[in-house]
Amino acid sequence: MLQSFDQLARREDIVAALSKDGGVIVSDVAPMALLDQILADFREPFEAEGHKFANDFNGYKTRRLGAILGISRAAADLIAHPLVMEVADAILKPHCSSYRIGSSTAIEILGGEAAQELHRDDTIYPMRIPGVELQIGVMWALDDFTIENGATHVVPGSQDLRDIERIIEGDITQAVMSKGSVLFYLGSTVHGGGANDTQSPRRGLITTYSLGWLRSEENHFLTVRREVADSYPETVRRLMGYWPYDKFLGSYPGDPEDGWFDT
Ligand SMILES: O=C(O)CCC(=O)C(=O)O
Ligand SMILES: [Fe+2]
Repeated sequence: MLQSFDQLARREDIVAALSKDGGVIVSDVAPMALLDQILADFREPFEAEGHKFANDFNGYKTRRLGAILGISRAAADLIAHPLVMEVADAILKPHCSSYRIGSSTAIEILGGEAAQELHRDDTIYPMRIPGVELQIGVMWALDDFTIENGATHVVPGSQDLRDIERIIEGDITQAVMSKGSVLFYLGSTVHGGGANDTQSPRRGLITTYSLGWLRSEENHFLTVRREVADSYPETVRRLMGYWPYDKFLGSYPGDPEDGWFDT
């Protein structure tokens, strides 16, 4: 089981539990009105776009939205919540002077979805530096997370980099938590979405925060005007970064027909 704290708990205790177990829950942090505003902001985009992220990893009965700050202003209050910043500071700041969002994803697991494959989020970066976490993950419960509706699976202690193949059922716990609670987990912690055996969706918002130096030196997206960028041949556009690395790093949910992406 993961340790669970309330929001008045000492930050050192929350961080110590996260470092020791690879995950920790802080209960009842976000106000209901904020969560309902965020859910209202997500409703239409979920209907219109949510299915576009379906694949073997994300599931086919799961709807997703990415780059959430472009969809919901209210979500910024969760993404940059002072508690999240304090925990991210403690885990990441020893290794960087600032960190950035890696991804922010709204995830609606619909009834009938199977459990997601267990994984480590930080394997998008093909390297390990002993003692350095490359990122942390922060999952806000936008509904109550229960065993039945797909509360996130977490393998406590799996930041020891054990082989995922050797994890057994008994090693897995679930992040059961009330709406408005938040699960923190390390980038190296094995986890995955749970199966939803109910008729109601399980909605959550995951943001990852990555070491600030995991990026290009120059920011071509802001420095070179889009029309100029558009005018270059594919090889040059790829070099400027207008292309995802290995499909995920630097991804953009654009229209594949516009020719920018090889999907
Ligand atoms: O939906 C969840 O509970 C976890 C999803 C997840 O870990 C992922 O997509 O990387
Ligand atoms: Fe994940």
